[in-house]
Amino acid sequence: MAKLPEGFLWGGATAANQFEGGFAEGGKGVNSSDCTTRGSRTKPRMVTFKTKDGEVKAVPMFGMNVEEDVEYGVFEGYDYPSHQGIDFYHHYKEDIALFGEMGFKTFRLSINWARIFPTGMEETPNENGLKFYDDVFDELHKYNIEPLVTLSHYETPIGLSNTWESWVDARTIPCFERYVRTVGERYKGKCRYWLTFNEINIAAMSPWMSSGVGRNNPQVVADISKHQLIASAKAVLILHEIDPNNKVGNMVAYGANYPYTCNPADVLASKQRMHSYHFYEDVQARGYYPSYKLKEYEREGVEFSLTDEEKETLLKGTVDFLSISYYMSSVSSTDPEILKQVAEGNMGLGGLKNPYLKASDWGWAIDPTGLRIAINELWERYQKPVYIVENSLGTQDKLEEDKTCHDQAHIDYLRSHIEAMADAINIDGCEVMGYTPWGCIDLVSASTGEMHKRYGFIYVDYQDDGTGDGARYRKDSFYWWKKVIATNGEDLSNL
Ligand code: BGP
Repeated sequence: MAKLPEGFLWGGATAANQFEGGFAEGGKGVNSSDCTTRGSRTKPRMVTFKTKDGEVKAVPMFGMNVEEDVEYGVFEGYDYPSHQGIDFYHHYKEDIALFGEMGFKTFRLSINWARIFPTGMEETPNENGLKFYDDVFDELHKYNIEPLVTLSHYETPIGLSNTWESWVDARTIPCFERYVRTVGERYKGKCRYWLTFNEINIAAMSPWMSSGVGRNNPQVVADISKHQLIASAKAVLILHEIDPNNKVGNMVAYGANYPYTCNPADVLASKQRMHSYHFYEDVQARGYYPSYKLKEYEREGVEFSLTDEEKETLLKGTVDFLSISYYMSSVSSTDPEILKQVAEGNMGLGGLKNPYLKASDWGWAIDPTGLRIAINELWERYQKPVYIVENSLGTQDKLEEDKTCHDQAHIDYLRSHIEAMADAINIDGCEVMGYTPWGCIDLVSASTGEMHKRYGFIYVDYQDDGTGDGARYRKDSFYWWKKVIATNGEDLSNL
């Protein structure tokens, strides 16, 4: 196994709404994920709100399209998993010590925007919230762990959703700028690596999850995307102005896509499918809207324009690196018979079932070669460093009587993907900055809201039925990951 570049950023990734807890502590406001219930593989997560007549309702998060004027919020009788997360809020010292023990070089977390600006619209920040992250970042530095901070990871303050439909409205941009300037200045010197919007392309699939917006149609998605792309460019400019050492990246949910056959129509369909990923990267890395997207807006009757000032912002605020989450690949076809075989699961990302690949228990196609293809595509297209900030396998782990956990499936998945990434670096010559497996400590699933789908090197004893004391236990993969980091990826063998 070839060694990876010197200074390679190994670590792990999380998001506030999925692990932080401390829901009503330290003056934090409510965010979009806080209003989303626990689901399972077969039961959808629901979003709760009150209608104008005062009736409390819940609708499935995926596919929601709430046209009426409602007030999103938290109501009695519903189970909201973000409120507890895994209670990192009270366990951060213990958790960071465990990350330190594994030798993490970096740790990805998001700042919970509503902890800093409770409704998103305040003029002055909440000092208690700022202090919490000061303590977290100081603790990380004790172990020489570099924070990698996501500014917006499925955590839109609900005040913005209820006041002007959050990212549908351009007034959210200055609120975001204020937030970015506040945290950029406060954590100057403590945080150097930043990501703007987590999986910015998920807006097309779930405007609620990505942006706290309850409606979904092409115009809504175009408006959200425009405002977030401008806000992302402004964040790059602000963070560079505050500290020229800051490195700011974008983040896209990425996956290789294959034509089902060599029929040129399938090949074209596959290329067109890739536009859903490349659109955001094209704007964030090149600084302007690609022609295929403008033509699509014309065809769909979407109203779209940019002022000269907005164009200049996009052009100047391009990112320093590209980051992706990578879990699976997908398949495209134009054959109506084949199109009936839509793969189960895959969060809508997977499309058709690939007969050459096995899938996870949640139906996500396992494809390490797809990661090598993805890295190559990004490097060839943009010539900017690529950062794999999410990758791993959700599994149903069992804690044994003696408190061990034999999660060989995580080890196998990660090994095969690290080998593919190393080939992209050592054989293909791509530049990759680092690799932070998702959910390095067990946390709440974004798509299903369950604890039961576990990714971690560390088992956390919280269960979906509300039992568990939150105790942390090292899984087999904990010791394996420690060895991988210590050898800079050279030793990927089993323990
Ligand atoms: C990505 C999100 C993460 C994370 C991951 C795994 O889409 O950025 O927040 O949750 O997917 O997905 P899930 O939690 O649904 O298994």
